[in-house]
Amino acid sequence: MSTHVDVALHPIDDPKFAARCKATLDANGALVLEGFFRAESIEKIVAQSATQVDGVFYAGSTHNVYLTDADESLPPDHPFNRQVVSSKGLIADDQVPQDSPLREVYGSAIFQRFLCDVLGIDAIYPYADSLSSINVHFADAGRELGWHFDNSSFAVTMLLQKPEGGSRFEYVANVRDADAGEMGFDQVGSVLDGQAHVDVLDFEPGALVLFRGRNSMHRVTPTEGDTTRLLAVFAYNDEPDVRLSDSALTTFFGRTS
Ligand SMILES: O=C(O)CCC(=O)C(=O)O
Ligand SMILES: [Fe+2]
Repeated sequence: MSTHVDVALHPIDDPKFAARCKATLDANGALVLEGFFRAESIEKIVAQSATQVDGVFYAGSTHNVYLTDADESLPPDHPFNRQVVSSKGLIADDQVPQDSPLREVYGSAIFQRFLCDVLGIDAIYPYADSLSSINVHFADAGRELGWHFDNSSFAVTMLLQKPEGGSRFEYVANVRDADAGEMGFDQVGSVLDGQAHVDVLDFEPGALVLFRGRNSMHRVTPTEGDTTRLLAVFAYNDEPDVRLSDSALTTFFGRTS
């Protein structure tokens, strides 16, 4: 664990440190810990990822911001149905090498305890399917992640490689209330029209980012320049034995196993 995480800078086993991180996440909806992962570990993951470009899956599709099918009873220009482009690619968990530092950190009890403390939950579990737990996103020039809300209540990411330009993480907090069924159509429409104020979260390779993306609309703008944006996503559940449905697996990974 401390091979890969700078625990002197980020003492994740100290409850007082975790409490400060929780306060930041609760206040801002996002937590950025710069320099969380050591440079040598990032270099190893980037080098491993560079050998995997042929295995990257590009869904090559458009989607609405709610990541659902369209509602045919509403017009195509309704905020529920408006389509955005996500052209980034990914490799799935079963393509991440066994000796990747990502696996050691993802599975670390100390790291998972820290996440639970910061997120205010009792326990977290990996996905029961073979694809979802650890993903690496790839976005070379022109590729982007369109505006969306996450299905999961929290996201844990780690930037591996930052392009020369573009690839800005933009978000608008509290646009909808998923649990209350409040869809936020007016604000979704104005964000898609480029009329709303958006916040930008800037972070460097090695940063750990925790983000509450279920009700905050967010996107990553197209990469500019020759350097591919590489980002690891750690996906967990707050219950054991959860697997994505075959249709969701097919949408996200192009296969079910
Ligand atoms: O690429 C990022 O920084 C965010 C990724 C994201 O929003 C997602 O995977 O849902
Ligand atoms: Fe997201």
